[in-house]
Amino acid sequence: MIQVPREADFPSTLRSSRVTSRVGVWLGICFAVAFLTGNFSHWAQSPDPWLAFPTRPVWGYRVSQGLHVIAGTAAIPLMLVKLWGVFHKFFARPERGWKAILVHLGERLSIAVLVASGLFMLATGLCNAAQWYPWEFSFRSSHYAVAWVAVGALVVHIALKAGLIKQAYAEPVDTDVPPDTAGPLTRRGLLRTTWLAVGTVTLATAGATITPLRKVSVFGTHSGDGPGGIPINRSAVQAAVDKSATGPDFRLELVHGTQTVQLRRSELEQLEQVSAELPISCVEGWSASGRWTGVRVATLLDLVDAPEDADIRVASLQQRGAFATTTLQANFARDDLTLLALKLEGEDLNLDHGFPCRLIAPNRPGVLQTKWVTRLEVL
Ligand code: HEM
Ligand SMILES: Nc1nc2c(c(=O)[nH]1)N[C@H]1C(S)=C(S)[C@@H](COP(=O)(O)O)O[C@H]1N2
Ligand SMILES: [Mo]
Repeated sequence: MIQVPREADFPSTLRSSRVTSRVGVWLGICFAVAFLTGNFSHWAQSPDPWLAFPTRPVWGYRVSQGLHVIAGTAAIPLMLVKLWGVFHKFFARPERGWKAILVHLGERLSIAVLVASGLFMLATGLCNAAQWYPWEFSFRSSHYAVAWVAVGALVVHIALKAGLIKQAYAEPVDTDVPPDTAGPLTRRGLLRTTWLAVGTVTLATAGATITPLRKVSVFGTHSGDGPGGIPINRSAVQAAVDKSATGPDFRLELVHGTQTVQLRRSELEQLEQVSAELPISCVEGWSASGRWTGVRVATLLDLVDAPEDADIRVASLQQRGAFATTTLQANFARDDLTLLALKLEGEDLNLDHGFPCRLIAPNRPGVLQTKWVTRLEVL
């Protein structure tokens, strides 16, 4: 017969609320940072019709999404240590009496929701940041919905445990350990190892956004360099862009109702050129800054008398896929720093960076910085 373990079967003195309260505080901070920055990312990608996503600071999305992936990754070792530290509690038996059993079940249920949703967030986030999609469901909508469940369950958990956390946090970490029961690892040792693990994974991911750290960031996807110092996320071949369409036959089409204007790349070069230092800030957490040169989108929109408050549809030579077209909100379309870039670091754009021309706007998720732009359509 299978024996279900009991709480007493886990005698390690490392399993203590004095340890888990300390680890838990940092885990809570990581979840709070991830929740705020995650909602910022959601706002950037699903614009609120009442409150336009701002175009400043130009590095806002870069910092926010970098923090998101760093805080989310740092939460992984914290979560593992936290779960190990409370593992024995999964086998606690309720006291006798139906009321005690109901309270016990309610508490277990809230913990089950917290653990399941928390693990879901960490697992889906990590896979997405590594550009690995082993699931059928939509990453963005499920990661977003479960974030509210996880943070809701976390708030309930903290409210229920607030007294215990405060008390355990105030007590020195190891004064209640009987000397003869201590194993080779002390509670201080466990905490130090945990902080070391958090520091290691943070360094291993932070270089995806903090350029000088690139070389040490073994977890950072896209931490390598590309033309002009900017990594290439999806090449022209991967996006199935027909290379011949980027040659002399290329035209940029500007459409406003029945009014259309077509421009060759050489004609775009004749218009007023503007340079700006702007980052590509991928939603997956990596980012890199470059000096882009090209024509203001506002200058192009004036050629077809587009109204100031119009949103713009940006279409790519890429035929299929979620990034083939994007919508540029009016405040972005009219910003002085929103360019249709022709050059990066003074050189013609590389085909894989979006040649003949690509969108680059301030404070905008990388996924919306459309490459191989062929049409701007006033909506
Ligand atoms: C710790 C708890 C976490 C919370 C509460 C959280 C919350 C969120 C939210 C609300 C979004 C916005 C989704 C949307 O645009 O609709 C988001 C996006 C994202 N999260 Fe998390 N997240 C967490 C952990 C993680 C982790 C561990 C990683 C990776 C290591 C991660 C990576 C991402 C990525 C890459 C996106 C952007 C997805 C996209 O726009 O395509 N998240 N997160
Ligand atoms: N047409 C098109 N534009 C695109 C993409 C794409 O796949 N197709 N990828 C986007 C993503 S996710 C990012 S992060 C940036 C990356 O630009 P880069 O490859 O020039 O660094 O381009 C964006 N523009
Ligand atoms: Mo991206």
